[in-house]
Amino acid sequence: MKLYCSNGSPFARKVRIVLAEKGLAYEADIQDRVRPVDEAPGPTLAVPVLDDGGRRLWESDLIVDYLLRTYPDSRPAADMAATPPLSPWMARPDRHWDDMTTLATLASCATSVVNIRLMGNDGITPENSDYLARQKTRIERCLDWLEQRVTDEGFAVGWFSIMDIAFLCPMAFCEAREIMPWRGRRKLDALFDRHCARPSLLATPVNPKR
Ligand SMILES: N[C@@H](CCC(=O)N[C@@H](CS)C(=O)NCC(=O)O)C(=O)O
Repeated sequence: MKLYCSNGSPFARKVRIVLAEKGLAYEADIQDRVRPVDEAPGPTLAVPVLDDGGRRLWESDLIVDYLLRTYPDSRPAADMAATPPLSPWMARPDRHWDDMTTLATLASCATSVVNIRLMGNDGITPENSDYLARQKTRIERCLDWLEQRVTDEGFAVGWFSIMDIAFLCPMAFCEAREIMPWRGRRKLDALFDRHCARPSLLATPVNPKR
């Protein structure tokens, strides 16, 4: 298996955390920059992209779903074992549409976080762009909505869920890149703090701001 990624990408980190949680070995093609169009591993031009024996997939949620379904019996290496365990699904079977809506909201929120970061490279910020100001408001509204959804034990009680991971990665990126303050919601803050020392998160740090 080969994963095209960067050390910063919150989308790639989601996949890297799942690979670590499942103890799946892979080769990482890491480039800490936006890849030139001619070197992009897929038509969306974005990372992560996973190549598994010739099957090439892009979009982090699709890749994670593929890994969960293709390697259901893979278990973490001893140094990655942690509780609660990784959920075996993207969405709880009995709460499918609720959880898929949560995942979609998290994806939208993460996209806005990354947009603000990448547009900042061109000097475009929420302070001088109405569109980016709207993205910032989207992040805040999504977090408010997620705070209503999350429990004191995360998005799915008893599990380290993909929803938890999809929340942790963009918010850690938001902090590491100093994109905007996001804290101030009791349950989301606690979820973030509870998992920050989990082995799979420690093994996939966001690289420092450059
Ligand atoms: N929806 C995609 C987003 C991936 C994405 O935006 N990746 C960024 C890095 S964090 C990227 O490669 N951007 C380059 C580009 O948009 O051309 C996913 O979930 O995988």
